[in-house]
Amino acid sequence: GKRNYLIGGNWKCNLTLDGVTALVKSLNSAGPIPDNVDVVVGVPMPYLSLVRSTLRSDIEVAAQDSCVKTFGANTGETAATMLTEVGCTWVILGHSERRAGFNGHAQELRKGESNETVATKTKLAVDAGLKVMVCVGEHKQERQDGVTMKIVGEQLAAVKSALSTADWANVSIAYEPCWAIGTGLAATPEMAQETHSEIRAWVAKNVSADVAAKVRIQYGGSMKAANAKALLSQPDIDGGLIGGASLKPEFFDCVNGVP
Ligand code: 3PY
Repeated sequence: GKRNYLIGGNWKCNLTLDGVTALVKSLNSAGPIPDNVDVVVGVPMPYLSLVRSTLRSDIEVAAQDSCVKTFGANTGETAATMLTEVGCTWVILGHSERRAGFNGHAQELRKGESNETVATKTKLAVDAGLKVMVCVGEHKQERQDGVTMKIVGEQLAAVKSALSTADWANVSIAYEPCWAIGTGLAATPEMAQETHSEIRAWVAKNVSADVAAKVRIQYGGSMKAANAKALLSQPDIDGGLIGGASLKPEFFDCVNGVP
């Protein structure tokens, strides 16, 4: 049947405890979620437990990263299994901010997580019982050079190498063009649809036709109430991964923006 929509919020590194409490309260009173939508919020690590215990049960909770290794001497890291222990059912992996890195390097330099790191994390997370929103996307120059699908294909190929075909049942692909992230500059619905359909074709060719028919492909990059409806009405756009707007009541306008 038709794929359920998947609307994810990505709170990123935002909110104090008071802010979290207020946002949970607002989500809890935001009204019913349409039957054809799955909703999940990506929460900073320290708040995961609190959010899971106070948030309405029909919204799932995601972490924004998990470790490339399991338990052990990995100071500062969070093993995927730890996330399941606190009721987290999803993890966002390979966000462009993580691929860029946090060592003061410019985003263009890709000094953070490699395709292989993201792929290994994805496999470990699925094996731990989590569902994964794995982020892919090209930089502005790459789009201008016409190599969007070369870049995205390499990101997906690494994930494919790490996963079994069955593992894909627990994976959603979040297509986030880097030039649209945190810039206010979203891709047009037509532009996003074109890349989403190319991603689905890539999955059909390189994984299987069945996985391609079933896998959700979310659009990320300045999705908000004003553009959600138009994006979500495209045939290959199965949801969103929403940054700034997920911190506001506007998030539910996106949830309610599904066809
Ligand atoms: C954005 O909307 O800018 C995002 O990065 C979502 O992950």
